Amino acid sequence: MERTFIMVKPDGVERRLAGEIIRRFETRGFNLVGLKLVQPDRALAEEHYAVHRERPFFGELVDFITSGPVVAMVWEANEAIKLGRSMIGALKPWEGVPGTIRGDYTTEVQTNLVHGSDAPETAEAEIALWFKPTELL
Ligand code: IDP
Ligand code: MG
Repeated sequence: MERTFIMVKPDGVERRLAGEIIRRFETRGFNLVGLKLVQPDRALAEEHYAVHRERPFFGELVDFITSGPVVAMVWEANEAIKLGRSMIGALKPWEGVPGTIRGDYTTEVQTNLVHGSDAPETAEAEIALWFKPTELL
């Protein structure tokens, strides 16, 4: 079994889509290992998106992620990381396939509802960044 970090971004909470996003992971068959509502501060958001620090949209991205509460989660399944990414869908809205979370509910590149870890190393780092070991099953 593999673990992945999934986060409903502030736009997802604001749009009342947290339940729908959780439901998709539940009904797909993932096991819920950790879940909490968090108001991220800038330090947490900057660390989470550290790989994008040099990108022109970095400041705007940190503003967005700290603009409201997020639902931070850890889900477990076989190939959870790849499976989670396929359920989330593409970054570019015009590549977003219907049936994916982004493909069903978003038109924007930034306000795209959900984050999912993209590799085993990032999953491990993100889980450790957002959760204490005692907060996980
Ligand atoms: P991902 O979320 O599909 O892994 P990344 O390229 O890692 O996509 O980008 C991280 C996040 O940064 C995206 O989910 C999106 O919210 C934001 N983002 C990515 N590219 C842009 C951009 O060109 N303009 C504004 N925001 C962006
Ligand atoms: Mg990414």
